[in-house]
Amino acid sequence: MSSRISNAQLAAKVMSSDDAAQFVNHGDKVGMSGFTGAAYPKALPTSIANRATQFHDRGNPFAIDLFTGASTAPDCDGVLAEANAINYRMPYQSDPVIRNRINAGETKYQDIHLSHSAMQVEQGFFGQLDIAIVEVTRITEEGHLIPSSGVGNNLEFLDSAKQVIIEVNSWQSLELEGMADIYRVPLLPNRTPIPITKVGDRIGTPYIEIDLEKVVAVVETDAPDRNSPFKPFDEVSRQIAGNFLDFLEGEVSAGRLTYDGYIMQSGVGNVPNAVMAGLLDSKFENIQAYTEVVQDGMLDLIDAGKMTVASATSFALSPEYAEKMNREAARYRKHLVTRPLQISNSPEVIRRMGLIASNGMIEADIYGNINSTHVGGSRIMNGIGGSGDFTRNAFVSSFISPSVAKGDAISAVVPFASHIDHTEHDAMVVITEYGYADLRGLSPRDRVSKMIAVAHPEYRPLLEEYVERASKNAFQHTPHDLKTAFDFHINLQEKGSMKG
Ligand code: 0RQ
Repeated sequence: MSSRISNAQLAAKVMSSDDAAQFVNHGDKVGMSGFTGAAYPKALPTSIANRATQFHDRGNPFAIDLFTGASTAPDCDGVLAEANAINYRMPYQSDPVIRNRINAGETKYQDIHLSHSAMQVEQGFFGQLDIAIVEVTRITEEGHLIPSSGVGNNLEFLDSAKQVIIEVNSWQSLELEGMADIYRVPLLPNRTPIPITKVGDRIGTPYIEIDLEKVVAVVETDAPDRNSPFKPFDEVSRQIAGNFLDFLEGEVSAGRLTYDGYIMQSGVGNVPNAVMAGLLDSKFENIQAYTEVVQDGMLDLIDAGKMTVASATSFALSPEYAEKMNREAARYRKHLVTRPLQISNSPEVIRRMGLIASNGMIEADIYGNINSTHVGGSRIMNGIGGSGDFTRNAFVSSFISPSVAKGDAISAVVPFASHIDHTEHDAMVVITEYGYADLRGLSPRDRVSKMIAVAHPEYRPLLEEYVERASKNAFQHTPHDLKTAFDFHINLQEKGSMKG
């Protein structure tokens, strides 16, 4: 018996990945572990993709509905999308192959708030899941599962599925045991308050208890998580980080924040990672994170003695930092708690924490509506992820982005956002390399000059011209000139630049 599978009943179910894939059939609803390139099953996706290809070669259909915690990796979403084996996907993706399938109309994608995803599964919005495929670090003698580098929606998928396949990954450190805090949110109508009042509170067990009778296969793997490395910090991201710190300093001056009272949520991406690096040299101490993913910057803050504790649902570490975590999990475990996604992203707990949220964006409009997900209104990038869960419930919610993309062909500040994920009612501060626009306490028209001040200088005259046209509208609460409101986007589509 493998030393990582201590339960005799489950050890008897060990088989090859290809054999286990025979339990997955065309039309199945499959719940997989996996969250931002961590903790996803490493073997089954390829075996399912190969099975799909065999079906397709014989002229038979084969596609599954795939549910995860969030994005996965090329050896999960990527291989399945390559084989055209995904009919429906929720709740988040960021893999280029599946993104192309979705934008081509070949795969259906439902981009929902991550805090809703497990709840919708367990309350039966999709009917019963056929199978849950979940990666773990080890299986205890009792048959309890020790989560690997993330928890995501595993608990609810394991509870809700008719059958279960477990992947035991020996690449994952055994020292991860003790990091997870597994707590079941009671089903409606029997909800009770989630008893977390401090970031590091532990309220559950370090393992997931499952119905052993549902397990049809156990597969052994030894493959690394595959997160993308971050881009090196450039001058623009350094300036954005500096402006974010100025905004935090402003909060301290206003008496709304103390140097040892900062609880952060940090979105995924290159820019949020640069912001965390900026905190290393700041006056802030005893920083805490109540967030969705543990990022490289947080490990640096822990190492520097600047961060005391981070609560998340998964890791989103670059390959180098994932290796570091594997070597030093026993040390990091003292500072980290991984929770089910329903709890890491719980609106109830987020509001209680009084945290400051910062997430990336595609574009913001002059009134402070934020587009996090779509290019030109139609093309999905990744998804809303947890940004809505945090933005809506944070004490202060901010969005950070370079002022331009693709050279300077695209402005991050536009007259009217081509898709709106976070409304003007939720977004409070917008930060670019040109400063921060603090929109709190301002009526829509008073926000305009603040937003234009953080736009790229080349786009400011074009935005001013739009405001001039909009000022002729008979209605002046949120004035628009609908005939030209999307000129920036139409220019981009037709002429390759928003400048036209
Ligand atoms: O594309 O890589 O091809 O050059 O978008 O942009 O500037 O590197 O920024 O990595 O922070 O990502 C909104 C996508 C920003 C991300 C988004 C192009 C740009 C580049 C990446 P290239 P950057 P980031 C959950 C947090 C939603 C989910 C979320 C995101 C690529 O932050 O997915 O918030 N957010 N989750 O060129 C066309 C524009 C563009 C554009 C940027 N206006 N039009 N392309 N790009 N702006 C909560 C947690 O706690 C984790």
